[in-house]
Amino acid sequence: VMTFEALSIETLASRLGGTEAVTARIGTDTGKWKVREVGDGNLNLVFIVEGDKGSVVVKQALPYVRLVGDSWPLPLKRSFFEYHALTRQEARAGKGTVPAIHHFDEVQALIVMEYLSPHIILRRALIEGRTPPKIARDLGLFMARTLFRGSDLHMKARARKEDLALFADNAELCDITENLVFTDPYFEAAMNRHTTPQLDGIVTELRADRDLKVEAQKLKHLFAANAETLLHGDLHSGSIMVTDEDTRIIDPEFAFYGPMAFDVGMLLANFWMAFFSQRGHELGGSREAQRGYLLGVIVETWSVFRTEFAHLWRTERSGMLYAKSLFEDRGDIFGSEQALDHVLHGIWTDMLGFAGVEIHRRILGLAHNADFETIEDEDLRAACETKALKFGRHLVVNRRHIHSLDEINTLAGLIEKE
Ligand code: SR1
Ligand code: MG
Repeated sequence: VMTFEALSIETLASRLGGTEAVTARIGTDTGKWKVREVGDGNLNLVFIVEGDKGSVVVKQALPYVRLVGDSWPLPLKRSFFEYHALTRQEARAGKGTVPAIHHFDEVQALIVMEYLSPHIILRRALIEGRTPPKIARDLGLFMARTLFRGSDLHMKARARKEDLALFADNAELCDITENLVFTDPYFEAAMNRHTTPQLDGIVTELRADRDLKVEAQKLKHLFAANAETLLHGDLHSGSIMVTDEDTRIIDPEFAFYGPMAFDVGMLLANFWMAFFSQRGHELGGSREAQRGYLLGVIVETWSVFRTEFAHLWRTERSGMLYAKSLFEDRGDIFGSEQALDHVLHGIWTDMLGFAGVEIHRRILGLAHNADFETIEDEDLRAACETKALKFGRHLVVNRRHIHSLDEINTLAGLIEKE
């Protein structure tokens, strides 16, 4: 097939039966292939293909937004950006942090990759009350390594500029984030939805909140104009697969050059949302321990990120920024440490703001998350969402005056118990 054609359960074996990268892993006898479509995200098709020798995942982009339908076209080239982001993330964060890639077909916008088993999506694990023990460390390291090593702190300036130009063409996916995260939640945008009338009051309040809207636009400005490093771009708990021993980061189709704090903030926001949603999942018993676990994960993720970032700053600062010739080479260790503190403080402040808007858009915008959506009791769901919305507003507006995660987690705990 020379032009793009969407795969289906029925056609997949005949379409990929001649692709060596696939048959080498799962066997040539296509009659034995079992194909399932398991895509539960907002955009793409995802198939698990099992053969007599093994299994692979086949992910294919569609020329439109799956969640909405063909009234919202979206370019196939997002698959190209996902493929190139995965190769860079693996090089920067190490093998085994992302799924292994077996094959990429640009025309068909499809990536054949490792089938991760028995991994499950982190969001599901957290809703079920599981406590995967390694995520904070793995995710802190992943973010520090990808964000530092993709920036002018580490890369040669020409190489980074060329990469920046390559990913600049991922503009349509950035446009989704620019609208859905930073703008739509704060006015009556057509695609917005919140799921219960019990939220009407707080929604009206937030949309009339001038300080909140100005700060959200400042964050959007930063997102759009601060091309600092190659981001994952959509690092929520649905983009992470886990077992107790292993953590994999998947789905970087939103990758582009933006501010480091965006990935960190989106990730922590998803942990805070998991925290505020636990009350809605207590039918099987108290989730107090799960809440403690989640706040601990937030603290540890940031601490690992910070420590690893500082380590890379001291050992791998080979880019054009804060050159060692200005500091360490002249014996001025304090100079480079002072600059490190400034950079980390900037990431800290911005990360809190990005976390706040991410919480808001998952409750007020188009794309919701299962943490809240799966709470059947509407009053309970609205109560959880209201607390998260208030907490998100606090993060966005007061981010410059928040000093520690212990402080902010204490506040989260107080609001949660209200
Ligand atoms: C129309 S796409 C909605 C959301 O799904 C993706 O996972 C991104 O988070 C995007 O904002
Ligand atoms: Mg996704």
